[in-house]
Amino acid sequence: MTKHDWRNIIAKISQAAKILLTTHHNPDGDGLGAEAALYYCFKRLGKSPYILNSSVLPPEYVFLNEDGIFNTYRAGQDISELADYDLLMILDAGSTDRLGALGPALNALNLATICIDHHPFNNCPAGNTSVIDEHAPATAILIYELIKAMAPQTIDKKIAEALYTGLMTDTGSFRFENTTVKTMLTAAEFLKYGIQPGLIYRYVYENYRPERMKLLGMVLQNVQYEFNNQLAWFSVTREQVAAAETVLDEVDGFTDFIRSIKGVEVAVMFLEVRANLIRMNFRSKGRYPINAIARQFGGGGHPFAAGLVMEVGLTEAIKTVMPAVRTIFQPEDKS
Ligand SMILES: [Mn+2]
Repeated sequence: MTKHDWRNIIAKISQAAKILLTTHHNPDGDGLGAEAALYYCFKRLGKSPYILNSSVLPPEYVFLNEDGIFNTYRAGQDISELADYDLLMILDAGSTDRLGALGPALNALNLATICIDHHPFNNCPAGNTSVIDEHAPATAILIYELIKAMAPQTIDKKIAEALYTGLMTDTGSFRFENTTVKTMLTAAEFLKYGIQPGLIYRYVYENYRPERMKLLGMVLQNVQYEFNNQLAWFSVTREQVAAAETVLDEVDGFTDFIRSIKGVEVAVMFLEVRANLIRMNFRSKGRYPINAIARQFGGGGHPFAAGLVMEVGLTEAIKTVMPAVRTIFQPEDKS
């Protein structure tokens, strides 16, 4: 993580009264935590922040929404009344391309924009009003730096809790490679505000519905192993999602779970979102970067956690992508 110069961003923020905050489609704890932290910071500075996301708030993050701060954009919704906002801040995403249907709607507003992100290969306009640091373990840590530089007096338990949530989820509860000395020291600083890490962990990770575990059980029956179990891949069909009485969002975390199996280096999920729309998740234990494969097919992500979407059927997606995945293993690894 490099040292950032926040002066230009602080100058832009200080001139703005109405600030629109957003994060990527299918938001995670990092994007949502970054939004919530800046929302409360701006409120305390007397500004008018507004959070608008392209996806509904996932149920495990409802604890961040005590004050009803998260708003969801509905496809086709008229948001022209937001044209008088002074500033748009895109958090944990590099451009409006990552915002689903909200992206084009925001582009039409033509607002001054700041991106704060840690994803590599984003389309964030380079310049002095964005901070992109792919070595930062979470966007939350960048937001913490910004708030400390801009208005440290606003930091309280609520802001610390939001930022801790981002840091916890993007480091897989402090177990991924991005868990550095700085990660732990920053987490410790959040704890000083009286947050309860055990409680936050339970909100996020111990709130699964039995139906989700039933779906996981179905999926586990059909994991395919190759290259001496180093590669594990599986698919989730719409029929399975329906049979378990689950919704698509409940498959979040399945790929991480499969990666946790002994010997598995790379896990790949093919999720049938609709008849001809397949979402793929790639997770690596750290020996094989997998984001180049995601990029090859128009996706992206971090070296060891990436994804992509393809407008084809399930069989076709597997036939197209699996040969590329297999190229990262040596032939002698073949089982
Ligand atoms: Mn993130």
